[in-house]
Amino acid sequence: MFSSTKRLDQAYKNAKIIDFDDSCKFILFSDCHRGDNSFADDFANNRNIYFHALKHYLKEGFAYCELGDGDELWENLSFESIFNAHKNIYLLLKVFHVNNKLHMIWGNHDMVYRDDEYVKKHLSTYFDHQTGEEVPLFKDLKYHEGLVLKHKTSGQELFLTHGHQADSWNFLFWKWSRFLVRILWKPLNIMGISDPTSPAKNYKELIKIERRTKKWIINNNNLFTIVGHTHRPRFPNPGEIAYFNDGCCVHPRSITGLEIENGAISLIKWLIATKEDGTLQIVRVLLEGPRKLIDYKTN
Ligand SMILES: [Mn+2]
Repeated sequence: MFSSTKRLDQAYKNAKIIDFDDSCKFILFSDCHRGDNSFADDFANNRNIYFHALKHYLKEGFAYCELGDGDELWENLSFESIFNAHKNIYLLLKVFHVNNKLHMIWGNHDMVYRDDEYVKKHLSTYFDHQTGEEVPLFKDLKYHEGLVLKHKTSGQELFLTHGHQADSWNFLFWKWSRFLVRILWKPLNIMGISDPTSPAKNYKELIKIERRTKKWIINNNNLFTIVGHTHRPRFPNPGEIAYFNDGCCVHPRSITGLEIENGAISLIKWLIATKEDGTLQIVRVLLEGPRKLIDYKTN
């Protein structure tokens, strides 16, 4: 219990601060688990939905914040295979980055990004097979354990992190988990048997992680906190414990995220819907909000 408190303290203390005001827009996604497009790639089912949503947010002037587990680096050994499977998506994320609107947080499945040298080595360029040259990708990108969005006038802080700090097994023994996923759960996953150490698939564990995180939030004066990791979207009302969760991008047929716009927050979902004439279209559905951020402010 004490250690998850310490780890959350640490993530908050080391968070990168981003100043914002009511004219700023942010889209928060996490737990994309982008893979290699094989049968074990849970993201592959939603890639078109996610790509369309990103294009929408880019056009509308949003900044992109990813709250961990963006790349599935347990099942996959290298970023290169993931990049080649979802190149259109990375080239779109590159546009956010070039516009200074890409803010990345590492989770347990991409904890290797804690190491700046690793990020530099694998993410700063990619190999273009047509020209035979290295092309810039995420030049000078830095991954963080946490971000704090700090409102310029109200001083209100929104703390963003992956949330596995409250999950000791996945924080401390991630290398073990990664090993088990690679040799055991990836092949079993294809046959429909899931990894029991994943909080997304273990309800009792999920509840414990939420409880520890909420306790930390209460001890920190109900700090506005947004996490992912458990894959379960959460959207409290003002006056309740300020525990937000953006869900994930590997729901069976949809992705969920949190939008911050006009000083308010909303929980949204993108999915494929069938039109009257039988054609399919990707639509955005508002699930919760918009709720004014200021209504959650504590002193
Ligand atoms: Mn996670």
